[in-house]
Amino acid sequence: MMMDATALRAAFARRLSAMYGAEVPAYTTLVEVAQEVNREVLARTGADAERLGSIGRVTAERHGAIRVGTPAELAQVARIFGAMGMRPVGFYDLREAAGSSVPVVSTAFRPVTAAELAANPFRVFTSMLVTGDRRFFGEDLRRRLEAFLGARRLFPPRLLELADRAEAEGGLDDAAAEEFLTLATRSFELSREPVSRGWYAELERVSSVAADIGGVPSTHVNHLTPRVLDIDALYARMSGRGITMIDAIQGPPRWSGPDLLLRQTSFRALAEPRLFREDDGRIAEDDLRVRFGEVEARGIAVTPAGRALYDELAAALDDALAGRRVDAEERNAVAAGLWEARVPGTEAELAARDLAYFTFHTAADRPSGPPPAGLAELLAGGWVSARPIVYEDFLPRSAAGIFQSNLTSDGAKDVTAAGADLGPDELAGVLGRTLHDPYELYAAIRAESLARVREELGLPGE
Ligand code: OOG
Ligand code: NI
Repeated sequence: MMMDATALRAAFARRLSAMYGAEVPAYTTLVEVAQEVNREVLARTGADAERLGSIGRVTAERHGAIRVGTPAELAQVARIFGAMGMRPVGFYDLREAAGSSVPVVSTAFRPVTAAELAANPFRVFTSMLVTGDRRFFGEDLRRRLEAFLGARRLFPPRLLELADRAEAEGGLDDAAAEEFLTLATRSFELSREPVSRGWYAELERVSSVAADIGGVPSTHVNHLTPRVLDIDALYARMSGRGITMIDAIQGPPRWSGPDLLLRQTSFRALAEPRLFREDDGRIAEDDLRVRFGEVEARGIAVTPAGRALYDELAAALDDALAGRRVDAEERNAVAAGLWEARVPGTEAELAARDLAYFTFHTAADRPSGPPPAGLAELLAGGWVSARPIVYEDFLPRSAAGIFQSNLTSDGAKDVTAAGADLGPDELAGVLGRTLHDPYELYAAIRAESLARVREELGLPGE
């Protein structure tokens, strides 16, 4: 039997989840509460609950996050995820995101077609340390950091060989698949190797993310995130289960209109025992906080115009709250006020104003006779119905917030020093692959559905 890329991806997501659940019990609690909430939403709202993905998809849905140190390591990650049909999508610069000073740039590996996303949308937010950014790393530290990173090996050669074979041949036979999945899962476990105290501490003075990445000889999944259909209900329930979440839900506010983009919340990394090698060579036990938990609710993907509106409202919220100390409830109330005033409250209006993405489908009970040619008329006349496309990506501000909430030190950034030019083109070069633009992917899914509708209705293509 052959396991194709889709089956490998689904199996890998299950294995990572089992590994993370065994090692980080609070994650298991989060998954349990998410599933409890999802069952309730399904019972309460029926088919509506599945408007942004089948309950099967949502129940299995996870995203993970990893961080690597060098372009060579990132290129290897791209091969491993490539074997599972996960392509790099989007560019996030966390060095620049609002309120953030984390020395990484990031992308997300995920499936890109509607069919693959429906089968299993597993995605991994992947960050790469920018060692050449002088604002964080002086010349001497940069040299020692790059030497340390250059000498470590995150992935065994056999894993990369199997990944390349899977990608070239469209899958692996059962025995090779088993080996691939075992090696891949192990590569993302937390290592039991002693951590060098002095080296870790030196990097931590610059940034705890730099220490997490470059202070140890391996990488690890730092969180794994289930999807929930009602994140406000989940948030309220978590403290009852003994888990303290960060004080807010990131992303759009709770409001009366459709869910848009992405809302996330997390709990802080828990102290986990680790071995340290002290400067005098002694081994001592201490703890590190590097693995945390997050949960998210996904909404409708927005167009560039929708995103510009989102960003404008986020800036307006900052302005409205400038200089005020507010709690999460007040913050939500102010944000929701801005949204109610500016964002269309129905899917139909969002579609009509081209603020969000939808797929189009010929209605089973459509009128008889010749259909009108325009989409607006087809929708108004009941020939065609629209279904929202779910947002499959991330938000840089929220990502910065997630990073920020887990920093163990303020870090040090020399704002007078030169940054390093590292944009989407450079990242694509590092990956040696197309770096997909998320908007193009959503637009392609929309265009494909429109072409099908026109064909089914016997209308000429646009
Ligand atoms: C990644 C943080 C970003 C999200 O969901 O926005 C992220 C990290 O902490 O490495 O996962
Ligand atoms: Ni995340």
